[in-house]
Amino acid sequence: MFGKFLKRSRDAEEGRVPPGQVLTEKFPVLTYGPTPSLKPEEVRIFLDGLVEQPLELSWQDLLSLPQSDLTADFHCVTRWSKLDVQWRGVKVLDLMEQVKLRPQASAVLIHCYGGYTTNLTLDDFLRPENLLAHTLFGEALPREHGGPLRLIVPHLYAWKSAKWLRGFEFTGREKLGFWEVNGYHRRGDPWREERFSDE
Ligand SMILES: Nc1nc2c(c(=O)[nH]1)N[C@H]1C(S)=C(S)[C@@H](COP(=O)(O)O)O[C@H]1N2
Ligand SMILES: [Mo]
Repeated sequence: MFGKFLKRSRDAEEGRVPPGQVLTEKFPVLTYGPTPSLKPEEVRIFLDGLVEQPLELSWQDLLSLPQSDLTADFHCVTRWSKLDVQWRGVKVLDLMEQVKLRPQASAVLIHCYGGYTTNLTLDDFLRPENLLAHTLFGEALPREHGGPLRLIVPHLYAWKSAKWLRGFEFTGREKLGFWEVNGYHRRGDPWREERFSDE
């Protein structure tokens, strides 16, 4: 009976663990540097750079946008993956209804409280599943996991899922973020094992 259960859970996992990754039930915390301490009402999210009209949103502004749920797998480049993580928050696509990008915009540099940054092309940023998450498994997002607000980009390695989100700087040429400057791949697709840059 136990064997049957194991088999069934293995079937559910099949095809979901990228090469070189190992599943974990726990949710490890991976942070470079100090953990910022912010109250939700202190959080401001900016959108600037190549937008027609720069914008800064308050917590209230964010909560007045549509709220969405996302269940997604989470893959850290240090080789752990966690399946079916449940988030709630604002979809990137709903946030982006608030601004008009200039035609030259092709990438975004994501900024965090504490100074961490990471980069995405607009193709990777403007995806329907990407979320600004304030809730994890039904509870307020814990501080160590990026609360009050973090980005979730489930199709790329988790270093792209910026914790303690501060804002979005839209750029023409892709500006590299913290780990990308320090040798990580500029894109980070776990299915292609885009862990490190070849340059
Ligand atoms: N601001 C910030 N965001 C960050 C990081 C960080 O150090 N600072 N670490 C990244 C890395 S490498 C990973 S694997 C995930 C880890 O998220 P977790 O701590 O919630 O597991 O957050 C990413 N987002
Ligand atoms: Mo990571």
